[in-house]
Amino acid sequence: MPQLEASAAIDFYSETYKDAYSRINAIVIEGEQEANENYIRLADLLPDHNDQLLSLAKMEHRHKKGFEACGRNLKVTPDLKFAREFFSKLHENFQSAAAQNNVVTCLLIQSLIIECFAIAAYNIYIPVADDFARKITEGVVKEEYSHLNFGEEWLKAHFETAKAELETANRQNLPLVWQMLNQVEKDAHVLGMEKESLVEDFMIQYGEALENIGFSTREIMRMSALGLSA
Ligand code: Y39
Ligand code: FE
Ligand code: FE
Ligand code: FE
Repeated sequence: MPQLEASAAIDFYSETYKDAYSRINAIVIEGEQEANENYIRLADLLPDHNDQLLSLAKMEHRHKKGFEACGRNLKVTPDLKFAREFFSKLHENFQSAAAQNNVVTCLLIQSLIIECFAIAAYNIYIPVADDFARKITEGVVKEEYSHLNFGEEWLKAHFETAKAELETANRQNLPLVWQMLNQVEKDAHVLGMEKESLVEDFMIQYGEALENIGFSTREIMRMSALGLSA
């Protein structure tokens, strides 16, 4: 089914919609919470950028509050247990990288992969969201671009020394995104979001980010193809 272009055909109050929303909304709430924690951790790892990273962390906290309000507005209880499980592998990889001071890996996971995932999901959600959630999500997605930009700028400035670690971290983490997408494909569809659109938007954002950082087209193709069939 093609990506819906207007929310007119969606019944936001049906049990089917609310059931799917309980998981997608939880993923977004948990994702924003973990993003908040990840930027606080990054502020420790990059003392030169402490203030800026703490300000990104604060934005993530506000995003979480916004999405909690979206769930309440539809009288949906977010399934946070599902959401923690959903993020567990990426979460563990971020934690273990941080414990080893592998800041390049931390930035790839949070500021490239998770931010691109968020930007794709929010862009695809906006046209099919209820009015309340649409306004919240439009405000949020603008800020996500600034988070992605932080990662791009830092990694671009450290490209030569970061390159090998980026390739390894990409190999370890990109396949997880496709696994995650497969897990929510059905629920996303109920919300009017098609997997093909999510994949397409993610690939565009992620490919552009890798290009801005300094990778060649050939390298980007090789890196993006990893785990696509997972
Ligand atoms: O940086 C951020 O704010 C990102 C944490 C938020 C994650 C959003 C994850 C979105 C995935 C939704 C999948 C729906 C199909
Ligand atoms: Fe469809
Ligand atoms: Fe956010
Ligand atoms: Fe973010």
